[in-house]
Amino acid sequence: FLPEPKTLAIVGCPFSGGQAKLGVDRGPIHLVQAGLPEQLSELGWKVLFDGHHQFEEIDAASDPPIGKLKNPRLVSRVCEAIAKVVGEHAKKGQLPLTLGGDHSLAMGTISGTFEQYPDACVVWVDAHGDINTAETTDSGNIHGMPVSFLLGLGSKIPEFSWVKPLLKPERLVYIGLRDVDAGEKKILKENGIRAFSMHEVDKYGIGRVVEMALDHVNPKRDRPIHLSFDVDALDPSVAPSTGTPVRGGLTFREGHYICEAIYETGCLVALDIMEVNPSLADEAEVKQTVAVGCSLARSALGETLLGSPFAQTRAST
Ligand code: HAR
Ligand code: MN
Ligand code: MN
Ligand code: MN
Repeated sequence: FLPEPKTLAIVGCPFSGGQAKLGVDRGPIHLVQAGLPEQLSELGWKVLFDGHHQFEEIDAASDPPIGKLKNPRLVSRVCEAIAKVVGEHAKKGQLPLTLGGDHSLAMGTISGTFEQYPDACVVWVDAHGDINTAETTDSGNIHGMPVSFLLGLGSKIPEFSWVKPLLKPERLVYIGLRDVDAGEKKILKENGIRAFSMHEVDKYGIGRVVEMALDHVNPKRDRPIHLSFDVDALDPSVAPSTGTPVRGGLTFREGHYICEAIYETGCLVALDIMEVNPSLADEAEVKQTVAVGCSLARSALGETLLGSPFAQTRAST
């Protein structure tokens, strides 16, 4: 799907308004400071990084909850801006790599992907379903809701009318779930959404799970893939610096295997690395989590355990 030279556009999104914990807005800054852009150019990508996006601020007083939803105007405007940015990069044939920030941002990134690739599918890797509606949410945190907006579920909120329901339930698949609210379970069931929880990862192994997940959303491996990776899908021992860690998660290798296998399809057109929060956990744990965020991105973008295919081409020329 991507023209040569393969070009990557890094979209830094220092945003935390989809949840309550401070610090997740510093995730992208840490990922970039750790050398992610350079690491990706070493894999052979032409890397464009035009800085971290600045968002207009809306103070809490002018953004009271709509129903239970917290910071609704702020989240909506930021996501709408990110949808434009991601959509424009995709239109130019570039692969947008969005660094979060909290996962509400995926409402924007996936909207941007669908703008350019209407037949895309979404692989959502997360401990959580992020599919609460205005009706089912307990917390009112919008990072627990982006998928329902993309699917057009729940009551319509005028503030979010820009979000087109372009994602179809059969084009979405989850991997890694283990903390799904009762209301979310009902939504998954009623809409026939395929989800591979940690139970299925244990039962079948990650290799089979990824194969089954791709067979479901992309049986002929001819659809563009948007991979939205919430680092809390990983076990907290692997990615401790994140806002809502849940025990019993993916191992280091299982997480990276998902990324490697999706890269191998040749269908990846957009990638999100979300929910790295460098203000949670101690210094060593922050370093570890940031390093894992970087290595997940490298795996999804072509790094292999036995040398990069690009490097081999270079050596032979
Ligand atoms: N389901 C809960 C809610 O709606 C928790 C959502 C969680 N957090 C995330 N998203 N990090 O993946 O608030
Ligand atoms: Mn840009
Ligand atoms: Mn999430
Ligand atoms: Mn999560």
